[in-house]
Amino acid sequence: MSVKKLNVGLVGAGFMGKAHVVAYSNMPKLFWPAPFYPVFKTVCDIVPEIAEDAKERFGFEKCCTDYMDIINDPEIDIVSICTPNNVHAEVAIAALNAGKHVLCEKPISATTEEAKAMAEAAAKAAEKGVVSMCAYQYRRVPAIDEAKKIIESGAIGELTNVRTQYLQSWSADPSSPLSWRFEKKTAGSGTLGDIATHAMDIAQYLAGDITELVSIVKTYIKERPVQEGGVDLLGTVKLGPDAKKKPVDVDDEVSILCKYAGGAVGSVEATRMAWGRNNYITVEAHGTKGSITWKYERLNELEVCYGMDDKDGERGFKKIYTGPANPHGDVTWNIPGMNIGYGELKAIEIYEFGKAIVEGYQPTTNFQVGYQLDRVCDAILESAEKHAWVTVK
Ligand code: SOE
Repeated sequence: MSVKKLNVGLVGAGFMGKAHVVAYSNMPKLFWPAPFYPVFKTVCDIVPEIAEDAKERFGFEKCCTDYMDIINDPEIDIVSICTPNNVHAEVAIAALNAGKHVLCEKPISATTEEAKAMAEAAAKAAEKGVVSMCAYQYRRVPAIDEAKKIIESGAIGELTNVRTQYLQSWSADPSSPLSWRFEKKTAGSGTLGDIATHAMDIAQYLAGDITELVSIVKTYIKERPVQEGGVDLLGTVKLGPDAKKKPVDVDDEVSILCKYAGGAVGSVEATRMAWGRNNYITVEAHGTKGSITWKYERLNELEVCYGMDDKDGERGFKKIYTGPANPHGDVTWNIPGMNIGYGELKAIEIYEFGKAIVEGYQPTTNFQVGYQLDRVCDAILESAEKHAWVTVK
């Protein structure tokens, strides 16, 4: 069998760049026949030493410090964007206009104006069969897809309430440095764009778009010691009291109450300051006949309560260990309970991206979805400022 080869250009060789490379490498090994086989052509990073290092470490043929070298290379088919948020738009639009398929890290951009321009460029490129995708990978966890199947089957009745949370702790310590993620000019927002968008994406996947909301948005740590260097160390290095400090102009924590297009109501909470919580994403979905609950830290397990089917006194959650019989069973190992993790999840994302490219459709997390999530973020900031319910535009 001969699988099509597609040449990959990676822009941004930090933490997420590594995640993309691992996912491209693993995808054809986990999914076979694979939609395509990646060829690691060029890696770009504005820091020359990081670019050189990434070339050697990840096995790219070339490296560069100007992303236009990737855009202008007619051999490159795919551009993966793993830069800080304020660079997404310029790279993505240039790549789409050059006819390259684009996988862009989330949030889609640092401003809604840029997100709109990206969605427009993606719509135009889509007419020529070019695919755009935002990296909202958590909706692709097999247990979340199984939850969606259960909801759509009607087995838990009409959804009444969907609550999601995304709690982390890596910035709870005030000596955790100020990286690009704490500056509006590079990140656009703080916890809101960084992780609340993941929780909202899962909620919207299950319950429909968020149509109205009321929010609270807080910043607790108003200044932080400045981190030198281009790679965000996500709080793994602490800086001492003598380090130069800069103000934080983005949020630390976001909470919303909302209404979904599907008729349910719910809430979304996100913070990067919850001591003891690491990558703690949770979903609780209640329907008129049952409930579903899930958390990322046990990502292979989905718990379902078929409330109406159980007798009083015997009612409770049944635990499903996802495996080969569940969505994306190809990536899981042969026996449920052997478990997948973040690496396999990112490979599922690359598989979905590749399938869309080869079969000629736009994936479910395309740029229009990224732009819609940016509009939800705008509504959240507006509501917090006005202390009032706001309709998502
Ligand atoms: C940091 O909060 C971060 O790396 C996010 O940017 C990712 O989107 C999330 O999946 C893990 O945490």
